[in-house]
Amino acid sequence: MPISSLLRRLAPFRARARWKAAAALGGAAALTATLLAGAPTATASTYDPSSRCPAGKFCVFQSPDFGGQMATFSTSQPTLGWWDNRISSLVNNTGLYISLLDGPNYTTQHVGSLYVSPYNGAIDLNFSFSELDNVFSSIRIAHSDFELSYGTPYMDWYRPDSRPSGLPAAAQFGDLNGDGRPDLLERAYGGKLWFLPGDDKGHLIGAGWDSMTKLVRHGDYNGDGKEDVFARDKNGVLWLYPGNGKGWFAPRVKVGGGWNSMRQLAAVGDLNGDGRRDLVAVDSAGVLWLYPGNGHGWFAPRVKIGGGWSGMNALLGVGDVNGDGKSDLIARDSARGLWLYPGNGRGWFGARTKFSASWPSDQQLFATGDITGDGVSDFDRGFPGQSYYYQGLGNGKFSNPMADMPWDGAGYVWAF
Ligand SMILES: [Ca+2]
Ligand SMILES: [Ca+2]
Ligand SMILES: [Ca+2]
Ligand SMILES: [Ca+2]
Repeated sequence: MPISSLLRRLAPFRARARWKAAAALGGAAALTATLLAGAPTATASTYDPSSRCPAGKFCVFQSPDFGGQMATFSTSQPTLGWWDNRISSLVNNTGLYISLLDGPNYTTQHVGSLYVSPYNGAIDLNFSFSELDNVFSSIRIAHSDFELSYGTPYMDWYRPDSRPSGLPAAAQFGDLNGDGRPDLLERAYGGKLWFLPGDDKGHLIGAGWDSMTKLVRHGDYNGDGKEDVFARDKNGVLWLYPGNGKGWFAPRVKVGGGWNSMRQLAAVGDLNGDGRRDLVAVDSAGVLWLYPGNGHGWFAPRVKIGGGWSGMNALLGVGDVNGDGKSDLIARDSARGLWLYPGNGRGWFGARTKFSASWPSDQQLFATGDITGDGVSDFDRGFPGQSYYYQGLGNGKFSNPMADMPWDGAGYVWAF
């Protein structure tokens, strides 16, 4: 059972320490409250005991009203040692998501747990949640609400289906480890890149990927039959990361510089019909260019496809979705419209068709190939808290969205 279902999601709670609540009622009330709390009267109206917790720290206190021993934690604590059943007040001066639970190892037992949002400030348990006073036995600390709820720093996706063998080339992408099922790559907190094969057995590829401003993939580009990744760094250099067929990469190879002028970039499969996979990119003037793959991991001279693409905020190399065996392209415009551009197999597109519904720019779209195992490409969309997949029907149309996996909506998350 996910931890989330066990968490008591309490409303945001900010700085309701006893002395502060009393102070709002005026000096006399504040003095009375402070006397009840047993704090010194001389500094009652000016001293904030929760200020013992330094800026940027998460602090717990032994006594009510931020008194007694104080400790700071920056990582999850499955057990609390001396602090077990001794936390009476706390302050979160960090951007971290925190839950305190009354059992060890992030379990709840009799009373429950407390959800503390980032920069929540001071909470006096003894005053505000007396049933939670002196009960906590573990603390989970996370960089996103998702990680706090699910206990993993990556999105654990599950792929129930495998793809049929003998698919046309236009359907052969999205599978980094060659098991016949599409995989997900996720860049998560700290620039960590996770390989998520859909069977609960993902692994960390490495960190430092937050230096990349674009990450795309669509099958094999260097001719070894194993899916690769292209990444553009902050200096505008495009790199090929050759996949090793197991969810890792061989040392990267520089493709070239100057790619910072591109507003959008997508790996799209073979658009010009030579059997080699290609890239497309939109430049700052809104021109869409075809970069024909040469089968060795880099590209022949680019070819202009057409202008007017400056409003597009997402390009999606979905493979063939209309059943003609030629790779197609999906693009999202700034008016929340989504369009299917059917590839003509000669390097450009037939007449586009518009999807129904609204497609906001802040919701990620990602194409990982055939999710459902029917041989037709699908694509995914991250809604707040949940991603959904749209099943390709093979005629250029798609199913209604179907729930896929819990979605980490943190700003640093990028799935592809
Ligand atoms: Ca390859
Ligand atoms: Ca090609
Ligand atoms: Ca097609
Ligand atoms: Ca499918």
